[in-house]
Amino acid sequence: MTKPPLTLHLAAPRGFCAGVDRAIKIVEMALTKWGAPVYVRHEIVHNKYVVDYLRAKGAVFVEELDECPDDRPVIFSAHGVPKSVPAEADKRQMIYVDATCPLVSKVHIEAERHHEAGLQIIMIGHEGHPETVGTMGQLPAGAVLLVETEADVAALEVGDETALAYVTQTTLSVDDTIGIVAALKARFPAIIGPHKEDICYATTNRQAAVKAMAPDCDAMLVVGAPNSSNSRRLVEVGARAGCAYAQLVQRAADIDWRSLEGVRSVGVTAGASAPEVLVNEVIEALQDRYDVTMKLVETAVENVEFKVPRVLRTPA
Ligand code: 0JX
Ligand code: SF4
Repeated sequence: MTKPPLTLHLAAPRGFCAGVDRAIKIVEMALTKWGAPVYVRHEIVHNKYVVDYLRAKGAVFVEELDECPDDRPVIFSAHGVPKSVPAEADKRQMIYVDATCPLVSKVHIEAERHHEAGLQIIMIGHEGHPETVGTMGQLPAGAVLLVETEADVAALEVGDETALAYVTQTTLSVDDTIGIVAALKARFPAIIGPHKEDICYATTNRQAAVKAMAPDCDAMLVVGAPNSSNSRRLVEVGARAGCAYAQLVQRAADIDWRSLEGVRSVGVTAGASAPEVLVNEVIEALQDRYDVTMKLVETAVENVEFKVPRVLRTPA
């Protein structure tokens, strides 16, 4: 039987960012340096395949520090942690390595500086997301107000309107954030903040690639996990940019083939925490069913790399 034709638009950049690459390397190098088990507080990045791979090598994933013994090393995930976490690890004299992405740490420092300057901080982020919890946790409880939407901005109650600053989560929707920042500036003209927002290069680039290909795609598959903020944003961006059907898939087995019936073009991308091996699995599943013509949609070239912490660059 002949396969139906399909144009597969493959986004670039897609998949692992420099912060994810570094975080995974940190766990691998910690296992080499100290042997198993090495504890990891929270999923190192939001991806089951990555977590299972590291677990098989001897990493033990926990949600809180009190689940770790004092005498084994612990790694903090790429999303960042509240100040109370390293403080507790210090108190217990634990060995720990912070795998917080340097671009998240930059936001932590920004928030601290504003606080030291006497400003009240407004964070644009998703409530309960570990990065938001970590960034808000750089400062005393109550020092950071969280907004998720323009409606939240309208409802904000602040102390001194002339002493405000904002920071953002790194993995937000670029377009939604433009609206929220504009609402903040309209309501509080004196508010200060970053040049635009704190969304990182990887989030921005992956969303731009999806936007570029969405109008040409009957459907889109985003490889990523349901708890991955940046991956979920890619699904939203694809749908809003004109793709009639956008689905988040953890791997090929999740593809809803019935929803793809009759499509002539499919876009494929991956969140910053999704490994390329899973992208290839999805491509192969499409090739099994369709006569695929691949088109690369490259909107940026990335060459960012972050060093692992010094403690892992020295022998045991
Ligand atoms: O849920 P997020 O997108 O923040 O995290 P994920 O999917 O693990 O991506 C990599 C870590 C990103 C931190 O900014
Ligand atoms: Fe860092 Fe951005 Fe990757 Fe998050 S998505 S780990 S901020 S590079």
